Amino acid sequence: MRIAAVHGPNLNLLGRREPEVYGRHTLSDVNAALADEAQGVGAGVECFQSNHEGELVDFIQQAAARVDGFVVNAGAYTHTSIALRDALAAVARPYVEVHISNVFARERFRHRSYLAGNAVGVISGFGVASYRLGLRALVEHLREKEIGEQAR
Ligand code: CA2
Repeated sequence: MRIAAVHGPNLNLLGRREPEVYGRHTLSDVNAALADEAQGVGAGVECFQSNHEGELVDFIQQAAARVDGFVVNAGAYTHTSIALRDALAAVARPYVEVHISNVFARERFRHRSYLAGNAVGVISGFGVASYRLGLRALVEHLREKEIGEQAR
């Protein structure tokens, strides 16, 4: 089973700015945590970050051919991007939306997500652990789906 992690704009700055909101872990730490979690559940993971909406759309379209699902932290595009919502809907792969911070404890504009409605679920507020939990939840979802399909 193969998973892609998608990191949106400014997440390349993790650990270098605003540690009071986003903690001290860098994006490399996050990717290492994802790789470790994936290995623990017998899956593989590839990670991609971009500050550009179109590049994220391109990645989702291309990666869909080789992965079973996505862990997505679209950063601020979560709250604005119909293009990312459409890309994820078009490729029809299950995805889990994750956030480092608890977006519901923050400004109102962060409460709306264009991605959540089509996601398997949303995990928000657990720091780097949000990614581990998201990957684990996605793999469990995919395995249950597989078992369901075999039984049919
Ligand atoms: O909590 C999250 O994971 C967010 O997706 C992070 C986004 C924010 O716009 C969302 O509302 C919630 C922002 C990512 C910016 O990351 C930075 C990291 C370090 C320093 C500055 C920004």
